[in-house]
Formats: sequence, C-alpha cells, structure tokens
Amino acid sequence: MAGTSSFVKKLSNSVKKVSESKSSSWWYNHHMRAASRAISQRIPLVDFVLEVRDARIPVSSQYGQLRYFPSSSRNIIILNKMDLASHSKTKEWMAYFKEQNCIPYAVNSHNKDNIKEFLNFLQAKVRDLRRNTHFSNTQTTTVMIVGIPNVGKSAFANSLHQIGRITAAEKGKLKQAKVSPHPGETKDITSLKIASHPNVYILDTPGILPTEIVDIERSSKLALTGAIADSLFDQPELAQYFLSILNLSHEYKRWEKISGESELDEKEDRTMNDHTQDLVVRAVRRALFEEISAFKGNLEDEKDMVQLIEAQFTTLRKVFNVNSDSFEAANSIVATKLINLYRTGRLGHYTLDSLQGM
Ligand SMILES: Nc1nc2c(ncn2[C@@H]2O[C@H](COP(=O)(O)OP(=O)(O)O)[C@@H](O)[C@H]2O)c(=O)[nH]1
Ligand SMILES: [Mg+2]
Repeated sequence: MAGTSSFVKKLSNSVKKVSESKSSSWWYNHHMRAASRAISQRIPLVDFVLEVRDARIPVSSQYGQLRYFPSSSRNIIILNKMDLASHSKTKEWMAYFKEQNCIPYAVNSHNKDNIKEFLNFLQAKVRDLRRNTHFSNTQTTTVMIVGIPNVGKSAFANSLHQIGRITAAEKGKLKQAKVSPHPGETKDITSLKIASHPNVYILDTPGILPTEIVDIERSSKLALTGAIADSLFDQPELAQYFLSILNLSHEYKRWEKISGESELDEKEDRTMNDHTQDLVVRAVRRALFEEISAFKGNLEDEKDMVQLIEAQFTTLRKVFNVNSDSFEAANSIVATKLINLYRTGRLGHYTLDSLQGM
C-alpha cells in the first residue's frame, strides 16, 4: 500500500535489529518447535482440521505447516475476529477461498449466534463423514484447531464447548482453554467436548509462527494484529504504521458526527459498559478525525504522512492525558493505548491483506 511503505520499512528495520541480536530464529521458540511436531503428528489422525486465521489478514495469518498435508474436504478455514475486519472485504475473501476450492467460514468467537451457526455447519460435516466412512455409532469424532498465535483459537474452542450440545451434567464441569490478549499463552494441546451422541471433541493447540518470515509487510501485519509478541517491536513504530493505514482509509469519516455529547451513535459503543472508556474512545476518534480533516498535505507523499502522524501523536498525548518527562516515554504510552483501542475494534474495521495480485 503506497503511503504505508515507509512505516513498514521502519518497523522491519527494528525487527531486523532484534533478530540480529538473537542467535537463532527469534520468534520461533522451542515451545513452538515441540508443539509443531506434536500437531503435525496428530493431523493425519483427526477427522477435521479447523485452521483459524485472523479475518483482518486472511493470507498473512496462514498456518504454514498445513502445506505438508494434502488439502481436503476435512480442512476448514475459520476467518475469526470478523468483527474487527472490513465486512465487505471479508465477503470478498470468502468468495476467493471458495474459488480456490477451500472451505472458509467467517466468525466472531464472542458472538453466540455465529458459534451456533458454525456448530450446525460442523455437525452436518460430521454426519456426512459418518455416512461416507466406516464409523461405528459410538466412535468419537475429533476436530483439531490449528493456527498462528493470538488469532483466537482458544476463544473459539471455549465458545464451541460452551454452546455445544453436551449434557447438563457435563456443562456443570465445563473446562476452559486460557484466552489472553498476548500471543503464546496456550502451551499444551487441550481437549474439549462439543457434542454428545455421537461425541465430538475439539483439540485446542498452541499457536505456531513460521520459522522465518521474509516478507516484511507480512511481519508488520502480524505485529499489528498481535500475533507476534509486542516486546519484540517498538510500540510507537507500530502505532505509526497503524495511523498510516487509518489515515488512508475511509473509516475515520464515520466519526464526523461525534460532537462531544454523551449520545452514542454506534451500535458497538452501546455494548461498552465502561463509561470512562467510552469517553476516551470518542475523544480519540474526534481528535484523529479533526487532525486528518484539517490536514492540507498529500497523504500519498511519505513526508506529509509523517507530518500528519506527528501532529496526531501530539494531540493524542493530550487526549490520553499523558504527562511524562521524556518525549519517548510519552509516545510509547500513547502508542500502547492507541494499539490497544485498534485491537479491540474501537478504531474501525480494517482488512490489511489485499486481494489484488492474488
Ligand atoms: N474482537 C474479537 N476478539 C477476539 C475474537 N476471538 C478472540 N479474540 C481475542 O483475541 C485474543 C486472543 O485470543 P486467544 O483465544 O487467546 O488466541 P489464541 O492464541 O489463538 O488461542 C483475546 O484477547 C481474545 O479475547 C473475535 O472473534 N473477535
Ligand atoms: Mg490459545
């Protein structure tokens, strides 16, 4: 994307610096190596593989290990976090994957209705499989969830387990897979029951990154969406990258109406119960909208973009009420807060992977 490229370059330079300071592949740690082996051994043994991807980056969040297995009707691509992606772009990506003879399914793991619909879809697949193969009536079906870190595998597994048709007694002792905003929190393969008679179990697995990511734009997107640990990236650079995307999109235009009254104009806001958080979100949107609207430069020009982003940082320091002695420390706090708002969907819906050139 023109206009964001210098920010991708800057980010990738810091990525390189980190990687040079570590002896081997720095984001592919020994946990991932061990887990990757365990997952690969199980793939041929399970009945279905659900590859969870991030709907904001349907290609960049691909789970590389699957290329060693023949693609089949037992593999389903889950585009999770659809609530954070552009709705129209998700539709286009769904059509693209269907054209490629894949089975895509877009969900928001926090949405009960989405999960119910997916369970029905999966149950139909399970019934087909049972009809067409030599399954005995008592045999268990196993479904393994795989994917890169932080795409919502554990959240998805938990929701399927909670909403799945299992007996009341079993519901009483519901297990939980650990869900966390930080990547790398799932360390073991966990089995959760999602249906009874016949039994269907889901296996949640740790997230695995590619051993090497050569494409610098891809690593920037993985960093922004949270698949790679934040400690490996400079937060202001990550926030600048995000702002360059926001400034070139049309999302901010939806914030024009924000006038400062307490009346909320967006559906997502009504579900937010933290009033202070509401006010901060509105103030951030208003500040970003006003900075972009007042800006007279050409955003395709990198120098102009840098200037706008600097102005946005200055305003955001006030909005977030950051008083720090050091300029760097203040910017780092602003960046972390801004990225957090983006990742929880408060600053618009962006699909970062483009279908062009596919
Ligand atoms: N907005 C949104 N957030 C999600 C969704 N699924 C998971 N998350 C959040 O994404 C983060 C990572 O989820 P987790 O299940 O731990 O990811 P995992 O590393 O793939 O197991 C957590 O903060 C979840 O609450 C979703 O569909 N929409
Ligand atoms: Mg997990």
